[in-house]
Amino acid sequence: TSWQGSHIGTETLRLVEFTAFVEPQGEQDPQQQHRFVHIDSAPATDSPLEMVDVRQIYDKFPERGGGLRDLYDQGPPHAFFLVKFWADLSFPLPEEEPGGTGGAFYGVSSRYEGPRALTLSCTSKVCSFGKQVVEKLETAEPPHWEDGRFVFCLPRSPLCEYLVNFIRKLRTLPEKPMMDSVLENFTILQVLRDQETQELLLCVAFVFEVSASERGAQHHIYRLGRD
Ligand code: MYR
Repeated sequence: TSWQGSHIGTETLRLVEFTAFVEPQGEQDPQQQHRFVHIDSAPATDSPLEMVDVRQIYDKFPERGGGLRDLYDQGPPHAFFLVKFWADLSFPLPEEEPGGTGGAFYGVSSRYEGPRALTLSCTSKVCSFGKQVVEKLETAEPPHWEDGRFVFCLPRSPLCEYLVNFIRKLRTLPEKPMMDSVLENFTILQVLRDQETQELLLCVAFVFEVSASERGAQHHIYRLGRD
């Protein structure tokens, strides 16, 4: 189909939205929401995605026992993607008490679509120096039928405490190069499966830098391959 090649997706499942955000306490107004990272369905380009050799990033994720190498060995290879995010950390927040979050809500919302009705499970592994520090297991809401395909939503999932603290600490560093060097050792791996059959539908590896503040959040999508 036409979207294959320029999106995160296969014939079975496609990512249509991915947003990590913070919003002030009690505000669900999108205007008040600050987006750290954001992917939407409008492709930046129609040209096929560049390929990155998956072996180049093995050491950024757990290597054995369900690590990236094992996952890729099991395949299918066309379901593996890499996203480089330039995160926008320049958000104004009300005065926060030390150690608290000032009541702000940190969340991630994502949406997928595909031709099959299935129970979609999502595993997120947050990694530091290639070692898993947090694992989060979620199940998407039951899919709804919309415009000829099933839509799967994981709305407003609270970011884990590790990630909230990580973002808050990162923000206190005085300059972008220092933040980027911390982020060199920070990665996230997400695996989406059909919960009943455990078939792997998508595997997305995330790596990060901070955005130069005037540019806002940016991203670049690659497919992962191995010759
Ligand atoms: C969790 O909820 O903690 C695990 C799942 C996180 C998925 C998405 C996270 C994107 C984080 C962007 C933060 C930017 C850090 C520089």
